[in-house]
Amino acid sequence: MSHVQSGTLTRGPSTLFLDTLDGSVADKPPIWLMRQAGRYLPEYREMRATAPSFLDFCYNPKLASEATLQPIRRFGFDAAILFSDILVIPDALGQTVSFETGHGPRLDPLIDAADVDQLHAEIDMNRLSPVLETVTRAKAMLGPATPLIGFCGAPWTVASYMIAGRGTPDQAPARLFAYRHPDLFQRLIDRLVDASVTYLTAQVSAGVDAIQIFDSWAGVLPTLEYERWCLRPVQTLVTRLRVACPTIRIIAFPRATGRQLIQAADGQVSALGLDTSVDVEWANRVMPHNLTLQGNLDPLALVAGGEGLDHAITRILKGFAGRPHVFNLGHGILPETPIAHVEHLVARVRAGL
Ligand code: 1CP
Repeated sequence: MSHVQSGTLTRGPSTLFLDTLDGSVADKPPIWLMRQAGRYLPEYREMRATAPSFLDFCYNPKLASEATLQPIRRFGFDAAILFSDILVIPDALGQTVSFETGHGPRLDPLIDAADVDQLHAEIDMNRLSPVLETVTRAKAMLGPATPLIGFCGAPWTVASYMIAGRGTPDQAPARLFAYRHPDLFQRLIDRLVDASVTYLTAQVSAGVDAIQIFDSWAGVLPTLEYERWCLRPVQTLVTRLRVACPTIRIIAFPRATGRQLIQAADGQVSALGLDTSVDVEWANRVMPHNLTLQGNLDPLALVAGGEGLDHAITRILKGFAGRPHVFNLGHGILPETPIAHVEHLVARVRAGL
C-alpha cells in the first residue's frame, strides 16, 4: 500500500482504480459504469419508492449512501460513485429544481439578467450538507478496498439545464442564450465555476478519492463556443480545485467532442472519459501515452448482449492494452439493461483478453 503525501493532503491506500488513474498499467483494467447506481437495479427502484421525491432521496444520507453501495455489493465494481445529481448545484444556488417521474428534471428557467442575478452569489453549502454526509457514510461502508468517486456537472452542462428548465435533445435554449447574451452567460458560467470549486473541495474534504466532471452536452457546440463555454471554464475549475486539493484525481468527460478531445488532454486531468463515438485506435494513437483513458462501451451493446457485446468488449480491451485504462461505458447505463449482461461484462473484463 502506498501513501503519497503532497501538500496538506494524504492519499489513502492504493487500489487498482486509483493506481490506474495515477498512470499504472495493469493486465486487467479496473471497471465501473457511469450511472451504475440507479434505475436498472430492482433494489434501487424499491428503495426509491420510499422517498417522496428524487431530491429528497439525494438529500437523505441513509438512502443515498445505500444507493451508492448497491452496485458494489451486486457486481463488485472497482469504484463506487456518490449517489446524487448534477442539478443539486442549481438547487443550492436558489433555483427551483424538481424531478418528475418519467419526465426528468424541471427547473424554473433562467430567462433574463434578473433571473441570473437572483441566484445566490455563493453556493449554499448548508443545503448540500446531506450530500457530504452521504460521502462520509459511504466511505465508512465501503472501507479502504473500494474508492469513492465524487462528481459535478461541468458549468456548460449545468447551465444548459438552468436555461432550458428541462432536458432537451440539443440544448438549443442555452445555445441561443449564449449567442444573444454572451456577457450575461459568462456571468452564469463564472458563478457555476465558483460554486463547483466550493462543492468539489467539500466533497474531497469529506473523503472522495477522485472526481469526475460530467460535460454531457459539450458536443453540441461549435469549435470556438466549445473552447469558450466548456474547455476554459473546466480548465479554470480544475486549476482552482488543484490549489485546494493538490493530490485529487480528476476525470474529465467532455462527451461527443470528437477531435477536440485532444485539447482536453491538457496535462491537468488524471484521466479522460471517452464517449461511445470515439474510435479506440484513434484515441490510443493521438492521446499522450501516460494519460489514463476511460470508456467506452456503447450502453446499447450492453442492453443487447450476445455476440455484439462480446465483440465490443474485446475491441476495447485489445485497443487499450498496454496503456492505463479504466473500463467503462461511453455514457450512462440505460434503465432497461439486463442485470445478467452487466454480470457478464464484469466477468469478461476480470478474465482479461
Ligand atoms: O427517479 C429517479 O430515479 C431519477 C433518475 C435519476 C438518477 C438515478 C436522475 C435524474 N439522476 C440520477 C442519479 C445520477 N445522475 C447520478 C448518480 C450516480 C449513479 O446513478 O450511478 C449521476 C452521476 C448523475 C449525473 C447526471 N444527471 C448527468 C450527467 C451524466 C449523464 O448521464 O449525462 C445528467 C445530464 C443528469 C441530469 C439528469 N438527472 C436525472 C435525469 C433523468 C437527468 C437527465 C435529464 C435529461 O437530459 O433528459
